Amino acid sequence: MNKAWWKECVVYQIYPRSFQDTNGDGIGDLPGITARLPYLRRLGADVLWISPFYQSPGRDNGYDISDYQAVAPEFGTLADFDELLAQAHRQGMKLVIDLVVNHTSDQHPWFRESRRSRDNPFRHYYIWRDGTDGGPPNNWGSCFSGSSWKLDEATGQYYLHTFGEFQPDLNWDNPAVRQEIYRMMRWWCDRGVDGFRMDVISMISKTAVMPDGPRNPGSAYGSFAPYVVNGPRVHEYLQEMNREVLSQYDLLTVGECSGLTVEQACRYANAEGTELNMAFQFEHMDLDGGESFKWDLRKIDVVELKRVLSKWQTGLAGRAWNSLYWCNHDQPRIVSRLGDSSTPEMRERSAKALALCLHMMQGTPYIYQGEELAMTNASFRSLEDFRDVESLNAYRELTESGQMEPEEMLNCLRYKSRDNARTPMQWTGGPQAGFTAAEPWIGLNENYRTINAQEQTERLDSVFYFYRDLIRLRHRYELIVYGDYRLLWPEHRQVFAYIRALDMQRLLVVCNLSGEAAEIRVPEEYAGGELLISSCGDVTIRPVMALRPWEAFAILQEKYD
Ligand code: TEU
Ligand code: CA
Repeated sequence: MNKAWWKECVVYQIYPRSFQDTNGDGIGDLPGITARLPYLRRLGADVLWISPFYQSPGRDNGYDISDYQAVAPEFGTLADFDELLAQAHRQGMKLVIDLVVNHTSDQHPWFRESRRSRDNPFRHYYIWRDGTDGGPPNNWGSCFSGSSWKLDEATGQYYLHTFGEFQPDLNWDNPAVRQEIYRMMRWWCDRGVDGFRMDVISMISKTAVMPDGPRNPGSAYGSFAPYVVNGPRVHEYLQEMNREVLSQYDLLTVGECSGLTVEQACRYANAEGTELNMAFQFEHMDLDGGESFKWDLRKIDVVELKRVLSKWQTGLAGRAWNSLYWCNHDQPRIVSRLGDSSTPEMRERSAKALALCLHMMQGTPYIYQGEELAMTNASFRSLEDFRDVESLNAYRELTESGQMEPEEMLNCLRYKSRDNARTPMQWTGGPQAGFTAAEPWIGLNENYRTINAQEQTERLDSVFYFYRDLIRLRHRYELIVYGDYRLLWPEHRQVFAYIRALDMQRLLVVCNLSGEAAEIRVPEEYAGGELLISSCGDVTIRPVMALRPWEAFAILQEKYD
């Protein structure tokens, strides 16, 4: 097997806006991350992935970039970034940055030029089309509601925006665009960054012909996916990016690829290293709504979850490399979505069970800020509490069209809005959770008084130290990084159990992902095994066990014959 540091590491994702404010403006900033490096070192994270901090109008919290090589003033300066990078390296951590090149901000100089005239040198940096029948070129809908096309009066054409109308899609078919992006990437690599998380990278190649797409359920618009996702030249472009940039540095590269299948992942993250190291797939995140209709309140079914995650474990084995995640800045908090936040004890135990279930698998684990504390979804009272453009646009579109009642849609936002992941990091139980001295840009989760880093780093049986121990186990056992995966009891409705195997070592992982007791029969060859970690602290392993609610453990069998 090909060993690599990016296969053996654990990544911690930071959403800078919500991590730590140091200049009293209510917005997290780069010096705030630097100040918190000791906390991250104590957790044991090897790599930090920082979400966008570049020059931006901030309409999608930085995923609308107007200058790829400048730091937005609210986050600090380029010198602040260089200091963060130097300090992270000094403390033994690598630093990965977000690459958002499917689109720019409409305030980017390239777009300001492109929209000036049809023969402007920058016109074909973006995707312009004539309308049809007095309307947009086709029926494509934007991820942020409404049409994917915006008419620009000055030149009488429409431009494509698969996300906000303030995020025009770049034209990757234009070699000048590609070369500009590779030059920018080299600039960051020469500055010392250790890799890229690539935003919606599976969408950068569009088909030349752009017909209407299949209608989205309950929407007036069609899907652009068949003509945009995994497009005709995406692998050609990533192989070119690899030749021109990635292969010249020692990087971690992960592509965000919603709609990804195992077969496609084996191309994006192929073991030959001609494209990326790994990819984020969304199939397990779509089990409670997702691609079809995100705002569905369906619960995730454990048997379905086991089927999907096991398919990815076995499907990529030896062919590509998995990324492992429950949380990020776009997803609701996993302990609210799949765990049990009914009582403090069940919240912590379910968070530990979910973490153990994910972190003992094959692939690079990603921890999202606050996940290590079992931070929960927030308590949004009204629409005014929300900030996310995706949520606010969806609320307006779905309620104004009469598809959803306002209170019903508010409940959907409370459960699924991306803002659940974006409330301030809860450092202490003190004023503003120690995040800021000012009014934060988004409200705190009211439970910060009991759920915070200070309380957990002072308590050895906390979720924080459980995550630290999971990271230590991954550092200690190659079995966890490189071992084979085999699912046990696929039809068990509560228990997610699997075996990892490498040489003579075996690891039995058993996770009761339910709030009820669950009976299991422990395979006899594990009876004398070594208990490595448990969500319940004390565990007596017996041949037949009645697992407690959210009880999870891992047993190592060294001399397996
Ligand atoms: O997200 C892309 C994406 O697929 C999102 O639509 C996500 O799947 C959805 O919001 C989940 O409900 C990336 C970034 O992670 C996101 O923060 C940006 O808003 C988006 O691209 C545009 O850059
Ligand atoms: Ca600040």
